[in-house]
Amino acid sequence: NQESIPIIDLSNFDDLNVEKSIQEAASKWGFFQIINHGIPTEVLEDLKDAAHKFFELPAEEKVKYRKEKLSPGESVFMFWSAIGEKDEKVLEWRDGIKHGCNPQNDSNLWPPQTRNQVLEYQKWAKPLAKKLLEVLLKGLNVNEIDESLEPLFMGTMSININYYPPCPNPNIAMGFRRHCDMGCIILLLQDDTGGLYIRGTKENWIHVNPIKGALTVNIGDSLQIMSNDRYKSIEHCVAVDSSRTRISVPLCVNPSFDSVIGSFPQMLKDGEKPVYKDILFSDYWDHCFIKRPSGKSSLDFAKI
Ligand code: AKG
Repeated sequence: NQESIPIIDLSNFDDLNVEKSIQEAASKWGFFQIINHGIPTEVLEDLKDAAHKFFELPAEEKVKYRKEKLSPGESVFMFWSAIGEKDEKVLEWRDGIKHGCNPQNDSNLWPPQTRNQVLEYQKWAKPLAKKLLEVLLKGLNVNEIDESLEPLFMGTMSININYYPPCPNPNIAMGFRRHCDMGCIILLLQDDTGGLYIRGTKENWIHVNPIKGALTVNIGDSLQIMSNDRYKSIEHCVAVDSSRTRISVPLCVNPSFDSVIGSFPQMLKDGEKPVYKDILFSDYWDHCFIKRPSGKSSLDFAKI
C-alpha cells in the first residue's frame, strides 16, 4: 500500500479532465509521471545509450569538457563530477553533463557521443514542455506562452545528464542531495534503476517508481513563486545503488537570467495577497548556488 505520485496518460492531452489532473497534480504533489506523451521510445532509448557512451569514456576525455563555473545564461556544454568536491557536507556520488539548449545553437560544443541524440530529444521534448507549461498556466488565467512571455517561462533551457556509478558504500553517500529545482518545470527521463525520492504530502519520502517510456514532470521554485504558491516545488533526492549505474536526463526549463520573477499579478485571485517580491532570476540562481540552502529555505529569499 505504498503511496505513489500521479501517473497521467496524455493520449488525450486536450481533454479538459487531463488538463485538470495536471493542474491538480502540480498543486498537490508538485511531481507526476506522464505516459503516452508522444516521444517515441527509440528516441528515449537512444538518448540513454548515448549517455552511457559518453560517461564510459576514459576520464582524460571527459575532463576536456570540464568548466569550473558556468556563468548565468552561458549556453555551453560542461562536464562535472560531484565526487571529491571539498565544500560538500553531503557526499554526492554523481557525474554530470549539461547541454545548453538555447536559441543560439551551441551544439557544436557538445561531445559527438551525445550531440545527435540530445538534438533529436530536444525536438520532441521542448514542445511537450511548452504544452505542459501552457496547461499549468491556463489554470492561472494565462492562456498561452506568446513571444512576450517566452523569456519569463522558457528563457533558458538545458538538457543535463546525471550519471550515478555504483557506489561501494551507499549508506554514507547520496546520488543527489535533497534539493528543489530553481526553474519553471523539469521533464525527467530516468532509467529502470530507481532511486529518485520526493517529499510526500506528509513529509515522508516517496519513491518515484520507474515506468518504461514514462517521463517525470516536476515544478520548480520559479513557477511556485510566480503562481503565488498555487503550484509546488517539492524537495527530492537520489539514493545510490551498490551494484547498478543509473542515468537520468532532466530537461530544465527556466526563466531567462534577466527575467524578473515574483507573484505574477495576472495569476492572483481577487483580493489574494502576493507572497513573493520581484527578484531577478539570476539573483535567485546565485543565492541557491552560493548559499546552497537545502530544501525549501531557498524560497525565503524571494518572500515579501
Ligand atoms: C536534478 O537533476 O536536479 C535531479 O534532481 C535529478 C533527479 C534524478 O536523477 O532522478
